[in-house]
This record gives sequence, C-alpha cells and structure tokens, in this order.
Amino acid sequence: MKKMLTVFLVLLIATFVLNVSPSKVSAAPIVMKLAETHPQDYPTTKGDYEFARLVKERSNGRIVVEVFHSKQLGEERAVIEQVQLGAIDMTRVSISAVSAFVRDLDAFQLPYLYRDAAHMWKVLNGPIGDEILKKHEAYNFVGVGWFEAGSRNFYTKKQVKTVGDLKGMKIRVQQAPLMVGMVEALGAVATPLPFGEVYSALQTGVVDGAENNWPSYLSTSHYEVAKYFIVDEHTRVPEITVGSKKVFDKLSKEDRALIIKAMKDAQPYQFKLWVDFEKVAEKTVRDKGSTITQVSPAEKQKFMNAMKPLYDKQPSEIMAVVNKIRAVK
Ligand code: GTR
Repeated sequence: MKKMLTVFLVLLIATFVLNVSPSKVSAAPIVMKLAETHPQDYPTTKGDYEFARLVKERSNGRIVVEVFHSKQLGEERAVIEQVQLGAIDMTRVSISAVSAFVRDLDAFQLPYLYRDAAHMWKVLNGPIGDEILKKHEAYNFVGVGWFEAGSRNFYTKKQVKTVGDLKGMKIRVQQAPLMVGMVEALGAVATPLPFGEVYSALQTGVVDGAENNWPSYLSTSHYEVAKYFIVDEHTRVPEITVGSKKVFDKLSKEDRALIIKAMKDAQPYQFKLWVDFEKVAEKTVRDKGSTITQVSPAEKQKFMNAMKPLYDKQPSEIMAVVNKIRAVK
C-alpha cells in the first residue's frame, strides 16, 4: 500500500514538474517507416514523399510517414518479409516482388495483358483493383495503392533483334515465379536476383541481360554494362505500396482510410513525373550510346505468341481475373 502511494506521488509530481499531461503523451505522432528501393530523386520516390506529405497534412501532423529510399532498409524481398512480420510499416515495391507472397497478383502482371496504360489504370482504380488490394489482408498485408511503372523491355550485352535471339540467354528476372515463367516461355534461362545485384551480374557476365523500364535502366546505370535495349514492351507491372496488417490493425478505421486516400491522391502526381521522366531517361540512354531496337508489329506478335503457353499454365482462378481485366473497355 505504501509502495503504491509512493508511485502515485512520484507520478503526480512528474506530471507537474515535467508538465507531462496524459493528453500530451497521446499527442505524439504515429511514425510509419516506408521502405523504397529507388534513389531520392526517382519519380516513384517523389511519389512516396507526396503521399507522406498528404498523410501529414490531412492528419494535422498526427501521422508521419518517413521515407527510407535507396534500399536503406534492404532489398525488396527482405523488406516485404519484414512488412509481413510488422517490423517495417510500409513499402513501395513492384507487384512482381509481392507476387511471390500474394500469387493472386500474377493476374495483374502477365505479359501483353493490358492494351495500354489507360486500360491498366482503369482496372487498378476500379472494382478489380480494389478487390485485389483487399485480398492482401489474407497474407498479413494491407494493399495501400498503386503507382505507375511503364512497361518493361529486355536489355542485353549482345544485340537482340528478334524473340528468337533471346534463346539460351541468361536473363535476370525479379524474384517472382511468374517472371521466371515469362522468360522461360521465350526460351531464355531465367536468373532471379535482387535488384541491387543486377549491375555486377551484368558486368561480370553472370547474366547476359535483364529487363526493366526506361527509368530503371538509366537510374541503375545498367545501360553502361548492357547497351542493347529492345523495345518489346513485354509487360506492364504496376508499383504497389503495401502496409503491414499488424501495424494497420492498430490504427483507427478513419486513419486507415486517410492513408489509403492519400495514396490515391498522390497517384496523378507520380504519374505525371513518371511520364516526363520516361522521356528524359530514353533520351539520356540514347545520348550515352545505347543501341535501341524498336520491334516491328509483326515481331511483337511473335513475342506475344511465345507467351501463350504461360497463359495456358495459369490456374483457373487467375484466368478468371485475366478475363475480367480483358473485358474492361
Ligand atoms: C523496378 C521497380 C523496382 C524493382 C525493380 C526490379 O522497375 O520499380 O521496385 O522491382 O524494377 O526489377 O527489381
């Protein structure tokens, strides 16, 4: 009893002396760490900052999203595992990286699936997109929202002009079963590697090529070690921000909604920066001496035909979503 009284008195004095009232304690902001693989000036990272700005502004400073860019918190796969466990609050990654955990995402990254960016955005921002974001909860994630990432193309150390030229080449892919299947469908040898290891793998000849969009080809300096770029646009893989369900479950319903809305409202900003930077990146790599091969429509059709067996292998649940996506006009 005496002990309890002492504790009570100490707390009472501390409250007065330090002016720490309970309301002030609870006013400490909720700080959320967001992991990003790209450098600080990359359009997607700038999109993360815009998202963070909106969250802070709309919550009157109650929620602070801290962006850790340039892989400070690790490579995508490791970061996603940490998000699933609740050790990292959020991450912005490619859906390919998450698809190793949430296989339903395969339906959103199959080659030559979307007619164009507008088609993909109609899908992502419509009921099909909302449904897959919700599905993330079954895997201990929260699907926060999407960003643009253009389309992906192959780039190699030796020139590739046709789909046949890729046969037998070792191509780096993201660590995702679907991406392995995609490259294998073209008769190439898939080598899954973390993003940060691709430069040296190309340089030392561990791989003969890789694939990505124009901005990443430039920002990673892969153009220095793989100077042949073929514009085959084999797939459109959107970026996604996933949160930790463990962490989000501690937030109020209103705060969750605020975060998700902020992500949606940061989209047009990131999209505009993306489209502008895509052009800059293309021009820069051309100026730096990359050889760009534009595939003819007939050759593109050959790439598409080669991908058909990959579609045939998909489970019926995936194909059901694919058919819904295709039906969006
Ligand atoms: C980029 C994407 C990254 C990462 C990378 C890769 O386009 O923005 O998040 O997934 O591709 O190929 O690993």
